Amino acid sequence: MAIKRLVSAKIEVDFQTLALRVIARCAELAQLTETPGMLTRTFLSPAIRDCHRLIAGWMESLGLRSSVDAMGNLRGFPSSEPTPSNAIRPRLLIGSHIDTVPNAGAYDGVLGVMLGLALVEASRTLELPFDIEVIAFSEEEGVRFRVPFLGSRALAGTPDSQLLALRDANGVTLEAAIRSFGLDPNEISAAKLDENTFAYLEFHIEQGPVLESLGLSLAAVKAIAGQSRRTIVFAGSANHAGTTPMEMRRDALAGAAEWIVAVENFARAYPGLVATVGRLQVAPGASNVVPGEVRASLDIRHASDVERTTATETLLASARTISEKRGLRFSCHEDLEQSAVAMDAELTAAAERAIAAAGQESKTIISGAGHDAMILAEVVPSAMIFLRTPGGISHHPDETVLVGDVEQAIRAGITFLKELALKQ
Ligand code: HGY
Ligand code: MN
Ligand code: MN
Repeated sequence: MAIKRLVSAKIEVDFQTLALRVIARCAELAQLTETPGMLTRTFLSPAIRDCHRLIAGWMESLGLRSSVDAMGNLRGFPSSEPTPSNAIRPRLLIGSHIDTVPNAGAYDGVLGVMLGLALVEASRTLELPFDIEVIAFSEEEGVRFRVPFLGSRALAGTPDSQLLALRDANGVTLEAAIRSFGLDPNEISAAKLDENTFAYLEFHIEQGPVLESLGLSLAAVKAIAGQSRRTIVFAGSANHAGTTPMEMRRDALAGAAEWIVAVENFARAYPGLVATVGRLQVAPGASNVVPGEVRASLDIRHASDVERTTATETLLASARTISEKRGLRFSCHEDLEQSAVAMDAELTAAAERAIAAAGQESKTIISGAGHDAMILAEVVPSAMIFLRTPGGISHHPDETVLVGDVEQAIRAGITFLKELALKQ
Protein backbone atom coordinates (compact mmCIF):
# COMPACT_ATOMS: atom_id res chain seq x y z
CA MET A 1 0.00 0.00 0.00
CA ALA A 2 1.47 3.39 -0.93
CA ILE A 3 2.69 5.02 2.24
CA LYS A 4 0.49 8.08 1.63
CA ARG A 5 -2.62 5.90 1.45
CA LEU A 6 -1.44 3.93 4.49
CA VAL A 7 -1.42 7.00 6.68
CA SER A 8 -5.00 7.84 5.83
CA ALA A 9 -6.10 4.17 5.73
CA LYS A 10 -9.20 3.55 7.81
CA ILE A 11 -8.80 1.02 10.57
CA GLU A 12 -11.61 -1.47 10.22
CA VAL A 13 -11.77 -2.54 13.87
CA ASP A 14 -13.80 -1.44 16.83
CA PHE A 15 -11.22 -0.10 19.30
CA GLN A 16 -13.50 -0.57 22.28
CA THR A 17 -14.12 -4.23 21.44
CA LEU A 18 -10.38 -4.76 21.14
CA ALA A 19 -9.81 -2.99 24.47
CA LEU A 20 -12.44 -5.12 26.22
CA ARG A 21 -10.80 -8.25 24.80
CA VAL A 22 -7.36 -7.12 26.04
CA ILE A 23 -8.76 -6.72 29.55
CA ALA A 24 -10.71 -10.00 29.39
CA ARG A 25 -7.55 -11.85 28.34
CA CYS A 26 -5.55 -10.32 31.19
CA ALA A 27 -8.28 -11.53 33.55
CA GLU A 28 -8.18 -15.02 31.99
CA LEU A 29 -4.39 -15.18 32.34
CA ALA A 30 -4.70 -14.01 35.96
CA GLN A 31 -6.39 -17.37 36.74
CA LEU A 32 -3.14 -19.17 35.82
CA THR A 33 -1.18 -19.22 39.06
CA GLU A 34 1.15 -21.48 41.04
CA THR A 35 -0.37 -20.35 44.36
CA PRO A 36 -4.07 -21.13 44.84
CA GLY A 37 -6.04 -18.08 45.95
CA MET A 38 -3.59 -15.52 44.63
CA LEU A 39 -1.75 -14.66 41.38
CA THR A 40 1.87 -15.75 41.46
CA ARG A 41 3.80 -16.88 38.35
CA THR A 42 7.56 -17.36 38.62
CA PHE A 43 10.20 -18.41 36.10
CA LEU A 44 9.17 -21.49 34.05
CA SER A 45 6.59 -22.66 36.59
CA PRO A 46 3.71 -24.86 35.35
CA ALA A 47 1.54 -21.71 35.37
CA ILE A 48 3.88 -20.17 32.79
CA ARG A 49 3.39 -23.22 30.57
CA ASP A 50 -0.38 -22.75 30.88
CA CYS A 51 0.06 -19.12 29.83
CA HIS A 52 2.13 -20.18 26.83
CA ARG A 53 -0.66 -22.52 25.73
CA LEU A 54 -3.32 -19.78 25.94
CA ILE A 55 -1.27 -16.97 24.43
CA ALA A 56 0.15 -19.19 21.64
CA GLY A 57 -3.45 -19.94 20.61
CA TRP A 58 -4.22 -16.22 20.41
CA MET A 59 -1.00 -15.62 18.46
CA GLU A 60 -1.81 -18.36 15.96
CA SER A 61 -5.37 -17.09 15.51
CA LEU A 62 -3.71 -13.89 14.25
CA GLY A 63 -1.52 -15.83 11.83
CA LEU A 64 1.63 -15.53 13.96
CA ARG A 65 3.94 -18.54 14.27
CA SER A 66 4.49 -19.20 18.00
CA SER A 67 7.55 -20.79 19.57
CA VAL A 68 9.31 -20.83 22.94
CA ASP A 69 13.01 -19.92 22.97
CA ALA A 70 15.62 -21.50 25.27
CA MET A 71 15.07 -18.88 28.01
CA GLY A 72 11.35 -19.61 28.00
CA ASN A 73 10.23 -16.50 26.10
CA LEU A 74 7.09 -17.15 24.07
CA ARG A 75 7.52 -15.55 20.66
CA GLY A 76 4.86 -14.83 18.05
CA PHE A 77 6.73 -14.52 14.77
CA PRO A 78 5.22 -13.03 11.63
CA SER A 79 4.36 -15.95 9.40
CA SER A 80 5.65 -14.19 6.27
CA GLU A 81 8.65 -16.43 5.71
CA PRO A 82 11.41 -14.52 3.89
CA THR A 83 11.34 -15.82 0.31
CA PRO A 84 14.14 -15.35 -2.26
CA SER A 85 11.99 -12.77 -4.06
CA ASN A 86 11.50 -10.55 -1.07
CA ALA A 87 14.26 -9.32 1.17
CA ILE A 88 13.88 -10.11 4.87
CA ARG A 89 11.37 -7.55 6.08
CA PRO A 90 12.21 -5.15 8.92
CA ARG A 91 10.65 -6.22 12.19
CA LEU A 92 9.12 -4.33 15.11
CA LEU A 93 9.11 -6.19 18.45
CA ILE A 94 6.21 -5.50 20.82
CA GLY A 95 5.77 -7.18 24.19
CA SER A 96 6.39 -7.39 27.91
CA HIS A 97 6.70 -10.10 30.60
CA ILE A 98 4.22 -12.73 31.86
CA ASP A 99 5.88 -13.64 35.15
CA THR A 100 4.62 -11.86 38.27
CA VAL A 101 5.51 -10.98 41.84
CA PRO A 102 3.77 -13.02 44.57
CA ASN A 103 0.08 -12.04 45.04
CA ALA A 104 0.28 -9.83 41.97
CA GLY A 105 -2.19 -7.77 40.01
CA ALA A 106 -3.57 -8.89 36.65
CA TYR A 107 -1.94 -6.30 34.39
CA ASP A 108 1.76 -5.86 35.25
CA GLY A 109 3.49 -7.31 32.17
CA VAL A 110 0.71 -9.25 30.46
CA LEU A 111 -1.10 -6.05 29.44
CA GLY A 112 1.86 -5.20 27.18
CA VAL A 113 1.70 -8.62 25.50
CA MET A 114 -2.06 -8.41 24.99
CA LEU A 115 -1.75 -4.90 23.54
CA GLY A 116 0.87 -6.26 21.14
CA LEU A 117 -1.63 -8.84 19.90
CA ALA A 118 -4.33 -6.15 19.66
CA LEU A 119 -2.05 -4.02 17.47
CA VAL A 120 -1.27 -6.95 15.20
CA GLU A 121 -5.01 -7.40 14.73
CA ALA A 122 -5.84 -3.71 14.37
CA SER A 123 -3.04 -3.05 11.86
CA ARG A 124 -3.77 -5.93 9.48
CA THR A 125 -5.54 -3.72 6.95
CA LEU A 126 -2.61 -1.28 6.92
CA GLU A 127 -0.21 -3.52 4.96
CA LEU A 128 2.69 -2.12 6.99
CA PRO A 129 6.16 -2.20 5.34
CA PHE A 130 7.46 -4.15 8.35
CA ASP A 131 6.46 -7.21 10.37
CA ILE A 132 5.46 -7.26 14.04
CA GLU A 133 6.82 -9.92 16.41
CA VAL A 134 4.95 -10.19 19.72
CA ILE A 135 6.90 -11.48 22.73
CA ALA A 136 5.95 -12.69 26.20
CA PHE A 137 9.15 -12.52 28.25
CA SER A 138 9.57 -15.45 30.63
CA GLU A 139 10.99 -13.59 33.61
CA GLU A 140 11.33 -9.90 34.50
CA GLU A 141 10.61 -9.66 38.22
CA GLY A 142 13.55 -11.67 39.59
CA VAL A 143 11.38 -13.54 42.14
CA ARG A 144 12.56 -17.15 41.69
CA PHE A 145 16.30 -16.59 41.18
CA ARG A 146 16.54 -13.05 42.68
CA VAL A 147 18.04 -11.80 39.36
CA PRO A 148 15.52 -10.00 37.12
CA PHE A 149 15.20 -9.64 33.33
CA LEU A 150 16.28 -13.23 32.51
CA GLY A 151 13.98 -13.31 29.45
CA SER A 152 14.99 -10.01 27.91
CA ARG A 153 18.69 -10.60 28.63
CA ALA A 154 18.51 -13.61 26.29
CA LEU A 155 17.27 -11.37 23.47
CA ALA A 156 19.92 -8.76 24.23
CA GLY A 157 22.54 -11.51 24.08
CA THR A 158 23.80 -10.60 27.56
CA PRO A 159 23.05 -13.58 29.87
CA ASP A 160 26.42 -14.40 31.45
CA SER A 161 27.27 -18.07 32.08
CA GLN A 162 27.15 -17.59 35.90
CA LEU A 163 23.41 -17.03 35.60
CA LEU A 164 22.86 -20.73 34.85
CA ALA A 165 24.42 -21.61 38.23
CA LEU A 166 21.95 -19.43 40.18
CA ARG A 167 19.91 -21.48 42.66
CA ASP A 168 16.30 -20.89 43.74
CA ALA A 169 15.02 -21.34 47.32
CA ASN A 170 14.85 -25.12 46.73
CA GLY A 171 18.42 -25.31 45.47
CA VAL A 172 17.34 -25.84 41.84
CA THR A 173 19.75 -24.19 39.39
CA LEU A 174 18.56 -21.95 36.58
CA GLU A 175 20.06 -24.49 34.18
CA ALA A 176 18.05 -27.35 35.72
CA ALA A 177 14.88 -25.22 35.66
CA ILE A 178 15.37 -24.58 31.94
CA ARG A 179 15.99 -28.27 31.25
CA SER A 180 13.00 -29.47 33.28
CA PHE A 181 10.81 -27.12 31.26
CA GLY A 182 11.97 -29.09 28.21
CA LEU A 183 14.35 -26.41 26.91
CA ASP A 184 18.06 -26.60 26.12
CA PRO A 185 20.28 -24.00 27.89
CA ASN A 186 22.88 -24.49 25.15
CA GLU A 187 20.41 -22.87 22.76
CA ILE A 188 20.11 -19.59 24.73
CA SER A 189 22.37 -17.75 22.32
CA ALA A 190 19.88 -18.56 19.52
CA ALA A 191 17.26 -16.48 21.38
CA LYS A 192 19.14 -13.33 20.45
CA LEU A 193 17.10 -10.59 18.78
CA ASP A 194 16.59 -10.99 15.06
CA GLU A 195 19.09 -8.64 13.35
CA ASN A 196 16.36 -7.09 11.22
CA THR A 197 14.46 -5.97 14.32
CA PHE A 198 14.60 -2.19 14.12
CA ALA A 199 12.68 -1.16 17.26
CA TYR A 200 11.06 -2.42 20.48
CA LEU A 201 7.79 -1.03 21.89
CA GLU A 202 6.50 -1.90 25.36
CA PHE A 203 3.14 -0.86 26.77
CA HIS A 204 2.97 -1.11 30.56
CA ILE A 205 0.91 0.21 33.45
CA GLU A 206 2.66 3.11 35.19
CA GLN A 207 2.40 1.30 38.53
CA GLY A 208 2.41 4.65 40.32
CA PRO A 209 0.20 7.69 41.00
CA VAL A 210 1.51 10.26 38.48
CA LEU A 211 -0.80 9.83 35.46
CA GLU A 212 -3.88 9.58 37.66
CA SER A 213 -2.87 12.76 39.54
CA LEU A 214 -2.56 14.57 36.17
CA GLY A 215 -5.81 13.11 34.80
CA LEU A 216 -3.94 11.47 31.90
CA SER A 217 -4.59 8.11 30.22
CA LEU A 218 -1.17 7.64 28.69
CA ALA A 219 2.40 8.94 28.77
CA ALA A 220 5.59 8.22 26.85
CA VAL A 221 8.45 7.01 29.04
CA LYS A 222 11.56 9.19 28.77
CA ALA A 223 13.84 7.03 30.94
CA ILE A 224 13.76 4.13 33.40
CA ALA A 225 15.36 4.63 36.81
CA GLY A 226 18.30 2.42 37.73
CA GLN A 227 18.05 -0.09 40.53
CA SER A 228 20.38 -1.85 42.97
CA ARG A 229 19.35 -5.15 44.54
CA ARG A 230 21.33 -6.82 47.33
CA THR A 231 20.93 -9.79 49.69
CA ILE A 232 22.22 -8.88 53.16
CA VAL A 233 23.06 -11.62 55.70
CA PHE A 234 23.12 -10.90 59.44
CA ALA A 235 24.65 -13.90 61.27
CA GLY A 236 24.48 -14.17 65.07
CA SER A 237 23.91 -17.17 67.38
CA ALA A 238 20.76 -19.18 67.63
CA ASN A 239 20.01 -20.01 71.26
CA HIS A 240 17.25 -21.00 73.67
CA ALA A 241 14.60 -18.23 73.97
CA GLY A 242 13.83 -19.19 77.57
CA THR A 243 17.25 -19.52 79.07
CA THR A 244 19.48 -17.04 77.21
CA PRO A 245 19.77 -13.73 79.11
CA MET A 246 19.25 -10.63 76.90
CA GLU A 247 22.83 -9.39 77.45
CA MET A 248 24.24 -12.72 76.21
CA ARG A 249 22.34 -12.77 72.93
CA ARG A 250 23.57 -12.23 69.36
CA ASP A 251 20.10 -11.89 67.89
CA ALA A 252 20.31 -11.65 64.07
CA LEU A 253 16.68 -10.56 63.68
CA ALA A 254 16.93 -7.75 66.24
CA GLY A 255 20.00 -6.51 64.36
CA ALA A 256 18.20 -6.71 61.02
CA ALA A 257 15.19 -4.92 62.50
CA GLU A 258 17.36 -2.04 63.76
CA TRP A 259 18.87 -1.77 60.25
CA ILE A 260 15.49 -1.91 58.46
CA VAL A 261 14.24 1.06 60.48
CA ALA A 262 17.48 2.87 59.64
CA VAL A 263 16.89 2.13 55.92
CA GLU A 264 13.40 3.65 56.09
CA ASN A 265 14.54 6.75 58.01
CA PHE A 266 17.45 7.29 55.59
CA ALA A 267 15.25 7.01 52.48
CA ARG A 268 12.54 9.27 53.93
CA ALA A 269 15.18 11.98 54.38
CA TYR A 270 16.78 11.49 50.91
CA PRO A 271 14.93 13.34 48.09
CA GLY A 272 14.00 11.10 45.16
CA LEU A 273 15.26 7.90 46.85
CA VAL A 274 13.16 4.81 47.50
CA ALA A 275 14.59 1.90 49.51
CA THR A 276 12.76 -1.31 50.33
CA VAL A 277 13.44 -4.42 52.37
CA GLY A 278 10.84 -6.72 50.84
CA ARG A 279 12.07 -10.22 51.65
CA LEU A 280 13.19 -11.51 55.02
CA GLN A 281 14.25 -15.09 55.74
CA VAL A 282 14.79 -15.92 59.43
CA ALA A 283 16.62 -19.06 60.60
CA PRO A 284 15.90 -21.30 62.34
CA GLY A 285 12.47 -19.58 62.40
CA ALA A 286 10.98 -21.03 65.61
CA SER A 287 9.28 -18.84 68.21
CA ASN A 288 11.35 -20.34 71.04
CA VAL A 289 14.76 -19.87 69.38
CA VAL A 290 16.79 -16.64 69.31
CA PRO A 291 17.22 -16.02 65.54
CA GLY A 292 20.67 -17.11 64.39
CA GLU A 293 20.62 -15.83 60.81
CA VAL A 294 18.59 -13.37 58.74
CA ARG A 295 18.77 -12.93 54.97
CA ALA A 296 17.24 -9.57 53.96
CA SER A 297 16.73 -8.11 50.47
CA LEU A 298 17.53 -4.48 49.74
CA ASP A 299 16.02 -2.69 46.71
CA ILE A 300 17.23 0.86 46.02
CA ARG A 301 16.01 3.18 43.25
CA HIS A 302 16.81 6.76 42.25
CA ALA A 303 16.62 8.63 38.92
CA SER A 304 20.34 9.44 39.30
CA ASP A 305 22.82 6.54 39.22
CA VAL A 306 25.32 8.48 41.33
CA GLU A 307 22.73 9.13 44.06
CA ARG A 308 21.60 5.51 43.95
CA THR A 309 25.10 4.05 44.33
CA THR A 310 25.97 6.54 47.10
CA ALA A 311 22.80 5.64 48.97
CA THR A 312 23.48 1.91 48.51
CA GLU A 313 27.01 2.25 49.94
CA THR A 314 25.69 4.25 52.91
CA LEU A 315 23.04 1.66 53.75
CA LEU A 316 25.50 -1.24 53.48
CA ALA A 317 27.90 0.65 55.79
CA SER A 318 25.05 1.11 58.27
CA ALA A 319 24.34 -2.66 58.19
CA ARG A 320 28.03 -3.31 58.89
CA THR A 321 28.11 -0.82 61.83
CA ILE A 322 24.98 -2.26 63.43
CA SER A 323 26.37 -5.80 63.01
CA GLU A 324 29.70 -4.88 64.67
CA LYS A 325 27.88 -3.19 67.57
CA ARG A 326 25.79 -6.33 68.13
CA GLY A 327 28.54 -8.90 67.59
CA LEU A 328 26.91 -10.14 64.37
CA ARG A 329 28.71 -11.21 61.22
CA PHE A 330 27.60 -9.23 58.14
CA SER A 331 27.83 -10.24 54.47
CA CYS A 332 26.29 -8.89 51.28
CA HIS A 333 25.60 -10.38 47.84
CA GLU A 334 25.04 -8.18 44.79
CA ASP A 335 21.94 -9.47 42.95
CA LEU A 336 21.57 -6.59 40.52
CA GLU A 337 23.32 -3.39 39.57
CA GLN A 338 21.22 -1.82 36.77
CA SER A 339 21.93 1.72 35.55
CA ALA A 340 19.20 4.12 34.54
CA VAL A 341 18.36 3.80 30.84
CA ALA A 342 17.01 6.49 28.51
CA MET A 343 14.45 5.43 25.92
CA ASP A 344 15.17 6.20 22.26
CA ALA A 345 14.53 9.94 21.81
CA GLU A 346 13.10 9.67 18.28
CA LEU A 347 10.75 6.80 19.14
CA THR A 348 9.69 8.57 22.35
CA ALA A 349 8.86 11.73 20.37
CA ALA A 350 6.84 9.56 17.96
CA ALA A 351 5.05 8.00 20.92
CA GLU A 352 4.27 11.46 22.29
CA ARG A 353 2.81 12.52 18.93
CA ALA A 354 0.79 9.31 18.76
CA ILE A 355 -0.58 9.93 22.27
CA ALA A 356 -1.48 13.51 21.33
CA ALA A 357 -3.19 12.25 18.14
CA ALA A 358 -5.26 9.92 20.34
CA GLY A 359 -6.65 13.08 21.87
CA GLN A 360 -4.83 13.81 25.08
CA GLU A 361 -2.03 16.12 26.24
CA SER A 362 1.24 14.34 25.61
CA LYS A 363 3.63 14.01 28.53
CA THR A 364 6.84 12.11 29.21
CA ILE A 365 7.53 10.40 32.51
CA ILE A 366 10.50 8.73 34.25
CA SER A 367 9.72 5.16 35.30
CA GLY A 368 10.56 4.22 38.88
CA ALA A 369 9.76 0.60 38.03
CA GLY A 370 12.21 -1.46 35.98
CA HIS A 371 11.11 -2.93 32.65
CA ASP A 372 12.37 -5.25 29.93
CA ALA A 373 12.74 -2.16 27.74
CA MET A 374 15.78 -1.16 29.81
CA ILE A 375 17.52 -4.37 28.70
CA LEU A 376 16.32 -4.27 25.06
CA ALA A 377 17.44 -0.61 24.84
CA GLU A 378 21.04 -1.89 24.97
CA VAL A 379 20.61 -3.55 21.57
CA VAL A 380 17.68 -1.90 19.76
CA PRO A 381 15.96 1.52 19.85
CA SER A 382 13.21 1.12 22.44
CA ALA A 383 10.15 3.05 23.57
CA MET A 384 7.54 2.61 26.27
CA ILE A 385 4.00 3.90 26.62
CA PHE A 386 2.48 3.92 30.12
CA LEU A 387 -1.19 3.53 30.91
CA ARG A 388 -2.72 5.17 34.00
CA THR A 389 -2.80 3.02 37.14
CA PRO A 390 -5.99 3.80 39.08
CA GLY A 391 -5.15 4.35 42.76
CA GLY A 392 -1.45 4.06 41.84
CA ILE A 393 -1.67 0.47 43.11
CA SER A 394 0.54 -2.24 41.60
CA HIS A 395 2.30 -5.45 42.67
CA HIS A 396 -1.02 -6.00 44.44
CA PRO A 397 -4.29 -7.78 43.53
CA ASP A 398 -6.12 -4.40 43.44
CA GLU A 399 -4.03 -3.33 40.40
CA THR A 400 -6.36 -2.33 37.55
CA VAL A 401 -6.71 -0.39 34.28
CA LEU A 402 -9.53 1.63 32.66
CA VAL A 403 -11.12 0.34 29.43
CA GLY A 404 -10.96 3.87 27.97
CA ASP A 405 -7.21 4.05 28.61
CA VAL A 406 -6.66 0.65 26.96
CA GLU A 407 -8.67 1.88 23.98
CA GLN A 408 -6.52 5.05 23.85
CA ALA A 409 -3.40 2.90 23.98
CA ILE A 410 -4.53 0.92 20.93
CA ARG A 411 -5.37 4.13 19.05
CA ALA A 412 -2.01 5.64 19.94
CA GLY A 413 -0.32 2.37 19.01
CA ILE A 414 -1.83 2.44 15.52
CA THR A 415 -0.70 6.05 15.01
CA PHE A 416 2.76 5.04 16.23
CA LEU A 417 2.88 2.17 13.69
CA LYS A 418 1.82 4.48 10.88
CA GLU A 419 4.57 6.94 11.78
CA LEU A 420 7.14 4.11 11.85
CA ALA A 421 5.88 3.05 8.41
CA LEU A 422 6.59 6.52 7.05
CA LYS A 423 10.19 6.18 8.22
CA GLN A 424 10.80 2.81 6.50
O1 HGY B 1 10.56 -4.17 40.31
C1 HGY B 1 10.38 -3.56 39.27
O2 HGY B 1 10.90 -2.51 39.07
C2 HGY B 1 9.52 -4.16 38.20
O3 HGY B 1 8.19 -4.26 38.62
N1 HGY B 1 10.02 -5.45 37.85
MN1 MN C 1 6.48 -5.76 38.27
MN1 MN D 1 6.33 -5.17 34.89
